[in-house]
Amino acid sequence: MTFTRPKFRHPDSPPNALGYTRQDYEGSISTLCAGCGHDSITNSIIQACYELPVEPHRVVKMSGIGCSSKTPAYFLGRSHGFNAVHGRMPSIATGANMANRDLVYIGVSGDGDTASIGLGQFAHVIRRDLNMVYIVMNNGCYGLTKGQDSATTDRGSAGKKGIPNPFESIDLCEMAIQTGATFVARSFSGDKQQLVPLLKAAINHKGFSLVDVISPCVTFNNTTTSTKSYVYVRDHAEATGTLDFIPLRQEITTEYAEGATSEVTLHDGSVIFLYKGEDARDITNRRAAIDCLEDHRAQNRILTGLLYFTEDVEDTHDLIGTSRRPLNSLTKEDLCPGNASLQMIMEGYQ
Ligand SMILES: Cc1ncc(C[n+]2csc(CCOP(=O)(O)OP(=O)(O)O)c2C)c(N)n1
Ligand code: SF4
Ligand SMILES: [Mg+2]
Repeated sequence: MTFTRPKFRHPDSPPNALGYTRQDYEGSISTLCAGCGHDSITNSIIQACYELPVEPHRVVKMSGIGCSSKTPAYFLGRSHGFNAVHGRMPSIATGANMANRDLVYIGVSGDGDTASIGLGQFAHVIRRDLNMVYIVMNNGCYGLTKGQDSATTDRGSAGKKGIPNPFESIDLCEMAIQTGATFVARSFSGDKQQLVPLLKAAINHKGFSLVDVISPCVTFNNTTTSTKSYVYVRDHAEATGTLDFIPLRQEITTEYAEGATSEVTLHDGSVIFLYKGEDARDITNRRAAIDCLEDHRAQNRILTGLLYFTEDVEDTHDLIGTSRRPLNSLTKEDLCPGNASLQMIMEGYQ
């Protein structure tokens, strides 16, 4: 059986600003269960990269283990990729990013991969502010191993064969804000209108961006007793407001600015316009962002949208002063300063 997509597409499929069509951002055909939220997120990633646009060969896809971590096979088939060990995607992403800072790093993980076995790696990659987008396809269970509860399963929630979960759950967004993430968002796999601009902004943000996407597992955790089912999320999600992302090279027209309650400018000059409701909050206030998440959690509401953002970013490269150029572009002359310089260094130790 082949999982390669047929090459044929509509002849008028429009190219983006770089000359690529949407097809150039696709991958193999998905082998996930029909209706799985992860496939919708895959489509949003394809759409975001096509619209931005990014050059497919300048993207690195990283993942751990799980149904979610299989998805990099289904998008950006012309990009670099590494399917790592369970919960260890952040350290692989860190190594690659240190070697070449000029690429776009998109990490895909699951709630088990991130909040259970990978919790330590998750905390430390945030603390170091690695310049990457970290997407959690959050279905509140271990889908690949038949639906056991994960650390993001809400207390009292029950999947297809389980009993109500007796343990407290981890809110990855709250944890990320507390640990020092500089861009934190939550969305729903079924809300492409919200997810695509969030992903575009996350890709353009310099530093660590978390996009936690609730993504129902139709096979094991889409029951009436689950808080990660399609119906529950639709009934309980509450957006902080809508948003538009405008990349630097695109002209900002009044059409975007009209009605916006605030705008944030990313380090590269691109802009996010936010259109918020009456409870407009300052998303650059870390404590207020955590309080707001806690308030919603207490009322069993799921807060979505851009939850926290700061322009005050120093990524890992800035923090430890690495080479400005990718390591593969350094010559022997760059790497070997010569006898005189070595002599000076040695004298410095005496
Ligand atoms: C070291 C290790 N421990 C356990 C497993 C078994 N295992 C594979 S996937 C998985 C959990 C996947 O859950 P999640 O990350 O939420 O992804 P999903 O399948 O739900 O998308 C587990 C426990 C493994 N592959 N490797
Ligand atoms: S088991 Fe669940 S998470 Fe895995 S592919 Fe099927 S629906 Fe998706
Ligand atoms: Mg999962």
